[in-house]
Amino acid sequence: MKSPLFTFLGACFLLAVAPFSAQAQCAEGESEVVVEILTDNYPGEITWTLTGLGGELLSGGPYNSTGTVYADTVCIASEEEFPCLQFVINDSYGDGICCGYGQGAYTLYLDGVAVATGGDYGQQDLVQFDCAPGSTCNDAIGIDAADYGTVMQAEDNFWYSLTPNANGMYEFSSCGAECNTTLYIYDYCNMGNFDDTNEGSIYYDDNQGGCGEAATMTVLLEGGQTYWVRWASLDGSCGGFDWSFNYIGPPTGCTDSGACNYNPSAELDDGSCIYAGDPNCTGPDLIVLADVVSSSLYSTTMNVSETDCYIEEGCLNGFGQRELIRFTTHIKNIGELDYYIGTTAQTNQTGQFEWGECHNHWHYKGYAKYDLFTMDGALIPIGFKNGFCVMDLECSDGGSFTYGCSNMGIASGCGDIYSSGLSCQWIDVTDVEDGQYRLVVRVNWDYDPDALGRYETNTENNWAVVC
Ligand SMILES: [Ca+2]
Ligand SMILES: [Ca+2]
Ligand SMILES: [Ca+2]
Repeated sequence: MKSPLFTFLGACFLLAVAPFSAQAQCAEGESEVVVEILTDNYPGEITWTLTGLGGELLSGGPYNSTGTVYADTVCIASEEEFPCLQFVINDSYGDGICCGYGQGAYTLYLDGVAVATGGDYGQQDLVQFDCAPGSTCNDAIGIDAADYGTVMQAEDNFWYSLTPNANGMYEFSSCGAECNTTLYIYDYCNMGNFDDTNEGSIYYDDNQGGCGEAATMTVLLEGGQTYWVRWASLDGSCGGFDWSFNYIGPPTGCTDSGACNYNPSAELDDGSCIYAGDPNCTGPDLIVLADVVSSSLYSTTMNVSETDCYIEEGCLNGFGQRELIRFTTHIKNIGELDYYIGTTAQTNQTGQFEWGECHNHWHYKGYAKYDLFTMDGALIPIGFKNGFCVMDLECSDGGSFTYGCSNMGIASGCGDIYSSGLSCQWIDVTDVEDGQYRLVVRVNWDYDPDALGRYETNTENNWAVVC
């Protein structure tokens, strides 16, 4: 490797005089990939690898010098038009390389063009690049207002990026597709955190939207924020399929903060405000569906490394081989009013949220809790407080999809589902002896009012128990 100082000066020289001359290092027909790391104040925490074409191409770190640019280059000869390379950068302390202790950054160059940059990650960032367009969030196809209407998707499992101009309700629908589709919307891109479950997504629909197996959702999106939209047919029943998207209008609801159904996300009043004295001016009412817990219950094992973020998040009690009981939690709001939590920006002062390193999202605290009891009622000390996003995942009782991971809550007539395949949707029973136990799933167990001060009308139905 070149000395760091030389690389730094060399990079400046190349940029100023001949930005593409670096390609001369690679033979004709080869692509040049440069991984450039600018270290922060803790260079010893950084390690990274670049893989592709069936093996490791480059690796680097830990480093010794702070505030220093290190650059490594590899020439890639590939028959493939899109060889799809993967860059993974870790931070052993879990705080990334920016911006708490110095302004570190990584930048990836493909044939002299910067294709990705970052640094403000936690434990790990993962970038895929030089992949077929639409095959990853990093190579997402840009869509905007000019694409309103039908989008023809040539293949299964495609990624799009969208930055809406204005706050509003946006409809995504595959209702005519006549096959089994799934829709995911994310507010960040890290392929390492996403899988075929709704892990890491802010909105998700499989079969709940009202078009049978074809996914559809109308969701609130923020103007100026970039979203990644993924359409897939996980059982391969579609091949390519058409879907549509449209701007429906500004978020509507009751905009009078003095009304008992005030909706802080609404920008246009729809005349729905009701006031004290109205028989519907009651409250939200959250329930846990017991049959969903019992019918989804299964045991499984998982191998966990010492540094896994599940341990830090409190989802596991240790590392190595863990025995887990997984299950699905389905929470519904059967009350007349929404259970409103809001955005992290609005309410984080109250300490209601905590940052989740595994999912790169804020989690709402004190919402759902899983406990195991012996048959004679003694609590086994493995309890776990679920800290997911609280959102509308189904509106089968006539509600309208209002809340997602960036603006949390459960609308009246909607429900939130944490399926058994999601991470942390388990209890860790590794250290529990075989026997018969009671699993108790509780929602809002401390009976907190929502962020607008609305109390649940009934708290007797906030739990489910299975044996
Ligand atoms: Ca660090
Ligand atoms: Ca589906
Ligand atoms: Ca309740």
